[in-house]
Amino acid sequence: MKMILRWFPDGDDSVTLQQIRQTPGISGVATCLKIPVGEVWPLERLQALRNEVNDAQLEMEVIESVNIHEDIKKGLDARDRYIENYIATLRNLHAVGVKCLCYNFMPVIDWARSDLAFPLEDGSTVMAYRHDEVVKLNPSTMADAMLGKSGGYSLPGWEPERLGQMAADIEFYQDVSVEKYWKNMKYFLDAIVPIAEELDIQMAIHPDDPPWPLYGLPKVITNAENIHEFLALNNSRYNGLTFCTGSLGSSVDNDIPAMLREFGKEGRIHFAHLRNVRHLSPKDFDEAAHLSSCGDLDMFEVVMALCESGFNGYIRPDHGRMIWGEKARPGYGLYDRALGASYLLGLWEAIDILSGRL
Ligand code: CS2
Ligand code: MN
Repeated sequence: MKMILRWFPDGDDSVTLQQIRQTPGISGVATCLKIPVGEVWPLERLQALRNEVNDAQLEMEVIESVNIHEDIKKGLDARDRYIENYIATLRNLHAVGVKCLCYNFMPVIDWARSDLAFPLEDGSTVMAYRHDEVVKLNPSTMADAMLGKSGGYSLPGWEPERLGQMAADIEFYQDVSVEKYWKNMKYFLDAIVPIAEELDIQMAIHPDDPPWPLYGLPKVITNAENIHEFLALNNSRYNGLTFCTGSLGSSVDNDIPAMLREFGKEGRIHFAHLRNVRHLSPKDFDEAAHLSSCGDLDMFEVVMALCESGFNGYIRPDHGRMIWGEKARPGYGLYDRALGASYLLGLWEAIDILSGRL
């Protein structure tokens, strides 16, 4: 298992590689280039990024994310060109030593929250989701509201070039059935997974966030049943998961440790995003600090389930709260994520030792 932190290059992060390097137990970063969706990620820029990360004595084995062009998700003819570009990007990622690629297949909207800085009683702030507020907004006003509160940082998945198209894209999907969406996904996987196998890059899809339908868009990676269906679309182990306890754990119906055990045993979890969540109702939640006592997930069980399944991939603490007056990209401050990483490493160490002795 390797513990990593997400980091954004090119001055788009308040957190430095040196700070990450000084956080105990962190071996590397999950990072990305800012390239318009659909274009090939240039090798020279990847080499420069890898060198920058390595110079800080950190590894760059995980990329989060190479986003998928909407034409692929829509199943349009132009998808073949974008799939070719995706393959070219995979080859360049391989050339710089990338081993795991996190991506998502969410239509139009990557993740949604009603508040990026909801104040808790202790004065910290968290990202929050209130379903009624989200559905009252139209997606473009939500985008404006989110970007207006991002403190000037880009928000992953809310790239400006997507936003102009948003209304038309949402309209398009109103006629796309879930069955058709699965077909489009399979088409992508069948083209990409053999290449990922050849290049030894684990493909790791991120679940839909939140894990329920929004604005009439198909949401298909939300629970054990549809994750099974997804994995069966292409049975290679290289067709795997980013198991995000924050996203999947927002649904009270998901038994997170049971899902981790099941998919972990099958060797299909390559990357884990670990975070707690506090449920306020079946469709309202606050993100929470990583400890079991701070939310509704049993994080001991979560780490135990991963450990038991022989998990050998990457873990990162998912979003953190904003604490100690830090000014950073919502969800991606240093302090709370560093606390989260230490806590998770402590759980891992204890479970590892105890299970060895039993
Ligand atoms: C989310 C997503 O998990 C997260 O932190 O903020 O932006 C996630 O990185 C993407 O959906 C992965 O493709
Ligand atoms: Mn996540």
